[in-house]
Amino acid sequence: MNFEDILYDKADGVAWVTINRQQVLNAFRAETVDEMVEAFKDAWADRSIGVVVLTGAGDRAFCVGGDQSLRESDGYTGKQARSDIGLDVEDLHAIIREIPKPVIAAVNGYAIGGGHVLHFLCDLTIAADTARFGQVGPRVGSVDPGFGTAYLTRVVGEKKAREIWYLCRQYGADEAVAMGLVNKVVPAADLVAETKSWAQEMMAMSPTALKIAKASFNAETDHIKGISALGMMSLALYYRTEEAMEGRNAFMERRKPDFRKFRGDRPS
Ligand code: 2NE
Repeated sequence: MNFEDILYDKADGVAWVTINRQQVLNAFRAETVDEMVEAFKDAWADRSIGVVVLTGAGDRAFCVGGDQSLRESDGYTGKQARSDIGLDVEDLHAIIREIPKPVIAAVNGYAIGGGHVLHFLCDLTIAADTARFGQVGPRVGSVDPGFGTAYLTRVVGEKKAREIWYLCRQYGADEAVAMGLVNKVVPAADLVAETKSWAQEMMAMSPTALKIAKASFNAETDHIKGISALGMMSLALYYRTEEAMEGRNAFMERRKPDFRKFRGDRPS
């Protein structure tokens, strides 16, 4: 399989999907999302694969979400997508959840924005002690509705999920493990070995039992898919606003966003 934005390897029954856009901290564009979906489809169909690992190339980032340099007022530009936001992230979220094999996020640095969502949608997360976690949507004029918000409440609870989204703070690996956002933290140098060890532990289990367990866990939250669909439509409309573009432009221009006028504040 020929991929430009990801690396895809298989070894010892484990498929490794590695986002490889290090110049933008592994931010994704439409092609990246499509390639990840293709890799997951392959791992799904390949009977020799029992576990999938999602990670980022390099030592700075797992993934920092959508590539803001490609975001215009009509959504993410570049390769055509079916979604009105210009990225088929719903397909990616769906396949991470629906592939009937455990998916481990090996978080090797920043897991921010849409990249943070990818890690917590995985079945398990193992983090390097250097990892940083957080959402940034309300600062950059975006939001990841549906699984990105509602499923996070299942992981860390309502209060913490709302804090994460409303304040856009960053959390270190130890805080993340304390709030149940990750399963284990290891020194960065041990991340790959630890991930392999967890994967091999699951490879010794009955694949059918794991498949049924995963489907059963998912059943409780599958209804969120409908909210995601509605939310992504709202997001596409929001992206077309001056308010959303203020967030995106502020990030690209390295300044603080000024959202005052969108709340109706009088100019000072
Ligand atoms: C990730 C973070 C906190 C890192 O900060 P720092 O200071 O360590 O690094 P820096 O200098 O900001 O970033 C390094 C390079 O990566 C680029 C930067 O522009 C910079 O480029 P150069 O100046 O070296 O050329 N970069 C970082 N994030 C990028 C991004 N997302 N797109 C394009 N280039 C990016 C800090 O960089 C940060 O907060 N980044 C913004 C994260 C962000 O806005 N993510 C998108 C959220 S929206 C989303 O993911 C989404 C959604 O909400 C709904 C649907 C789909 C996607």
